[in-house]
Amino acid sequence: MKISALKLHSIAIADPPLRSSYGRHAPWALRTIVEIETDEGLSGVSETYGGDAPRAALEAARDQILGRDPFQLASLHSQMRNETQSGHDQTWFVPGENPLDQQNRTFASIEIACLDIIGKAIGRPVCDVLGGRARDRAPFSAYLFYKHGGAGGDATYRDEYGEVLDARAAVRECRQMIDQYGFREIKLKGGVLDPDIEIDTIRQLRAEFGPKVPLRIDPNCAWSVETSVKVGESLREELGGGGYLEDPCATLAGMGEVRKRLLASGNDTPLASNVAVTQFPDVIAARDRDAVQIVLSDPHYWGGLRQVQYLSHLCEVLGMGVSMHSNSHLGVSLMAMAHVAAACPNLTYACDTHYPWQTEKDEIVAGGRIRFEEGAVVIPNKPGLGVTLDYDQLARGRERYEKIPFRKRDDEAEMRKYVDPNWKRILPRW
Ligand code: GKR
Ligand code: MG
Repeated sequence: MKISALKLHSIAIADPPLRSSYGRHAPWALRTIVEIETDEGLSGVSETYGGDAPRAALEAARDQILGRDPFQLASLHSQMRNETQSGHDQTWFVPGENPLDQQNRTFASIEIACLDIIGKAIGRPVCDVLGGRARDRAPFSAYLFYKHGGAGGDATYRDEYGEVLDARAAVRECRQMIDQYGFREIKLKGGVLDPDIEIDTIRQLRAEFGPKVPLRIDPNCAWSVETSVKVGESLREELGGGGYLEDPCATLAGMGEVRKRLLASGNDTPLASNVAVTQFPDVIAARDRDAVQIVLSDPHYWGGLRQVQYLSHLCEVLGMGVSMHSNSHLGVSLMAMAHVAAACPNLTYACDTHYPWQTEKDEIVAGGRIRFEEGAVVIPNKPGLGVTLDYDQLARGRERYEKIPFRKRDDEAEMRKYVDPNWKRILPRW
């Protein structure tokens, strides 16, 4: 079997004005849908970061991809992957734009589409191609954001969650999300409001949902070491017992210091990262410094589904936990994440997903949005990823993309436009 065509679809999807330490989400998020066709009539699909740069990187790899056997992924990986490097400060890169994993991102989108083809060729789901499932359903967590009022997109989109800029509103947002999706773990994106308000938010979430629902908070490096320790101490009970503190401050050195100070006071809350740990040497460095106890995998930038499996195994060997990171995405990405989550025995926490922030109106998967059962995606017993494209919906996504003026995520620009004309990402902010 040979790859005969590579089709790239740049699309835009509505995204509400979510806040993080990066700034404010623009009304549209950008994605690229990758379709690979073969000379035997089988095709595969994947979803990756959007805009000009990811598309140009895929275009540049076109000659390496066309004519290849989609089963021969190992050789393609050795040609396309990033050289692993250690010792870099990755604090300032938005996930999806880190130059250290640029080729891994490109390879991942090809690998996932090829695994979809392989699954179809042998009549088995992708998680079986990966070695079989450790679980039948992939658990996801409620991913709460502080947000401004508005649905994103244009006037035709409905704002489901309203404005969420205090603890009470965050509890309301969470209740709504849990009622709809059944999530059993909760993540709050922090680094947005004064840490005391974020501490109060976590406490109110605990009061509302009880100790059986683990809580995690992720300020994307917005805090100093001192503030991180203060938050860790204030939320010792709430984040302990199954939760974690994610990227509280910048760098492995900073997180190592936070860990040391928390442990010194008998506080064993684990630290997690998707900012300081994005490649294999980072895992070792993080473990050596005891800076990170949980690594957030992500097939989109770790280099695909098999690299996530290797990562999960490495973490198991090193005694570290594994969770999964997410950015704005549709159903193709969700299914790829679900298949690999099902095929990783060492997945110790429910995965993140932005999926609740996207809408039915923009879904490009035939049959509409993927359903959750009790916060989990059930792995379909269908060949490949188990999703096919709705080409009318895809065409609408492309039309939206053509109409909007930007080709790159810029949350800072949105802040300057709507919140504060002088806003800059400052780290640490608190
Ligand atoms: O969408 O604003 C966001 C998030 O902050 C995202 O960019 C991060 O990649 O969700 C992510 C995280 O866990 O760091
Ligand atoms: Mg994070």
